[in-house]
Amino acid sequence: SMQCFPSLVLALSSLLGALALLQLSLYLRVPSRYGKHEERLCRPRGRLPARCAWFLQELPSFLVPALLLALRSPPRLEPLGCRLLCCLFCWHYFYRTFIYPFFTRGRPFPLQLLFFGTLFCIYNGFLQGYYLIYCAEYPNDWCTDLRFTSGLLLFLLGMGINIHSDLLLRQLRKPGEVTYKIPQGGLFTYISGANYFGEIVEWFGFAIATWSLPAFAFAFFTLCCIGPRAYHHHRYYLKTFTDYPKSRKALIPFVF
Ligand code: NDX
Repeated sequence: SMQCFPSLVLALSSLLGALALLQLSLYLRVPSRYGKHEERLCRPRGRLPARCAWFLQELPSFLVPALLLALRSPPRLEPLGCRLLCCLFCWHYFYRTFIYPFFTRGRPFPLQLLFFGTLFCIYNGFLQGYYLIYCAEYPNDWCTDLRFTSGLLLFLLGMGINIHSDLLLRQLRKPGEVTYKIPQGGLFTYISGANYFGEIVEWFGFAIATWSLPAFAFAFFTLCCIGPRAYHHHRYYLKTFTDYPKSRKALIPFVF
């Protein structure tokens, strides 16, 4: 049966960090090509409806850790923190897999990115789940540790912001519409990337709550992946809408 190999965790986390830097260098200048940044003329075919694409792509991030948690033998009953934290991760991806895709009004998603996105979700789902279920050691009172409680609070706050902001984006369109409008309300009052800001806060909260290398690597990856995307969204809006609110920033309220 499976056991903890610390060197495997170190290797996979380092690779995740390296992928984050690769993304940063790739996507600082040009955005990743989906949604409003897709070059429409290049690939007329090779897309999947947003609903299927997001479902398929995010599913492994729910399934892999959920299975690791359910199938671990012998079952790991202590410490409680491990299972709680693994459930937190699965909870986010339950939302992202089974709820978000069914309400999205996004345009079709490129197959090529879907492929890499799926690979990424398998990789990260395995790393986070394997670490929490087979490797993590927490004292039995971890649930009252300041890192756990403050991290959990940030996680919940970030998740709330992310879900609320994605809801506001969705309401900009009627079913079947594919046009872009100026997002209004919530944190969009201050930043163009309100949903991304929420997601980033969420994963840094998770990293603090787990106090682990894999989770910090994933939070850093998230920052490098959707941070630049928030900046490109912001530039797109400024270019497209002459009446775009002047005081709005890209990712961090009042700052950047
Ligand atoms: N999926 C994370 N890298 C990604 C998919 C793409 O969950 O090759 C990372 C995730 C993947 C990426 C994933 C991993 C890395 C990949 C990348 C592609 C290339 C890259 C594979 C897995 C890669 C290397 C080199 C390392 C191998 O039509 P539309 O779609 O634009 O409509 C949008 C709509 N909308 C508007 N509607 C009306 N008016 C407006 N002004 C509108 N603005 C937007 O709202 C969408 O339907 C919806 C949301 O759009 P948008 O663009 O704001 O968000 P989106 O980027 O689609 O993300 C959706 C949610 C969001 O909550 C975000 O926080 C979360 O997913 N997310 C997204 C990406 C990654 C991630 C979280 C994470 O890292 N944690």
